[in-house]
Amino acid sequence: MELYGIASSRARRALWTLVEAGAEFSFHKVDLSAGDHRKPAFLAINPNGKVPALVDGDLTLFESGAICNYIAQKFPEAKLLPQPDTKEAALCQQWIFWVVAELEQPLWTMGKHRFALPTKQRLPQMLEVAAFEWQGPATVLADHLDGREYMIGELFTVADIMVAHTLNWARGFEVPLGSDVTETYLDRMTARSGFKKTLEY
Ligand SMILES: N[C@@H](CCC(=O)N[C@@H](CS)C(=O)NCC(=O)O)C(=O)O
Repeated sequence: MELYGIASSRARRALWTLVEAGAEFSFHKVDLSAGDHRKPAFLAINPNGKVPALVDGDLTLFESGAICNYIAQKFPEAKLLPQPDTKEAALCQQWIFWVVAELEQPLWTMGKHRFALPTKQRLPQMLEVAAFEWQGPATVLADHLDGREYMIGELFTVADIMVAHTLNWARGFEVPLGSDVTETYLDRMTARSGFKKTLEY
């Protein structure tokens, strides 16, 4: 499998999943600051010009959640997804979609208005709006994690990779996680050897 991206991006979710799955893969650095993601070679892989993207034989995939799901399905022995057709499997997908649709959106708004958008499109007041919007999903998450080791039952899954990666992104932005339960959960997830391995890329 060929993963395209840069570790300091949502590509870390895919890297983390590949490592936890024990997959063999090659990592192709797409340097966003050099504009590699807008060059024809990469646009041929992901026409959105965004990372991560995964190539496996004749399959090309974009969207970090879909990529992590695909890797987990391809390596079932790593048990990174609950048994198919169970309540846990449905809940795992719920949280994966929720990360992309809800939890990460305020952080992405902050990122866009701090550095990602062209300078004249950046609106400083959006940072305050995003900080306000973060509080909703952060509270939902803190309530969910209370008394739990993992997002779903007793199993470390792709939902944990998606959630913990996003919380680590928030920590990097110095956005308060909002609860000791969430802080402790993130410490636990980032202490995993699988996460630490991604720091080598
Ligand atoms: N929903 C996509 C978002 C991908 C995305 O926005 N990636 C960022 C890096 S974390 C990117 O490539 N940005 C480049 C740009 O927007 O120009 C996913 O989860 O894969």
